[in-house]
Amino acid sequence: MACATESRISVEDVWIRPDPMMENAAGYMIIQNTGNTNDALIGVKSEFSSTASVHRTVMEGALHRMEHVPYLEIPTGKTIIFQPLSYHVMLMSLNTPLEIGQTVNLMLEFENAGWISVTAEVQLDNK
Ligand SMILES: [Cu+2]
Repeated sequence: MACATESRISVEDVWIRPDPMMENAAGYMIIQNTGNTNDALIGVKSEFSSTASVHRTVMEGALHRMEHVPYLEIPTGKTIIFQPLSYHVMLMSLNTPLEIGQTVNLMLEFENAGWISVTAEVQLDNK
């Protein structure tokens, strides 16, 4: 019997941090590809913000700026860590104020695994 290629993506430790003005928020998580085929994160969406996209913070000397990452490869066996000053889900224009401790849903779209819904806890810092 042929061995089917199968995408297995696990997403853990999902949390989001709103800015003090409750305008935007950043989402952090650990994405692991435990399948036998490469995959990629190609989109994100949420119901509590106008837009959602994958960003990466890059250092330029002493300054840092964010760049949009439309296609984030997640090769088989690899773990990608979203954390402050690195990859994050950028949630712009929150349409509802978030409360610390509340949980919200994030939708992640993978090239092979398709849409995956994850639950994020609103926190000020990673526990
Ligand atoms: Cu950003």
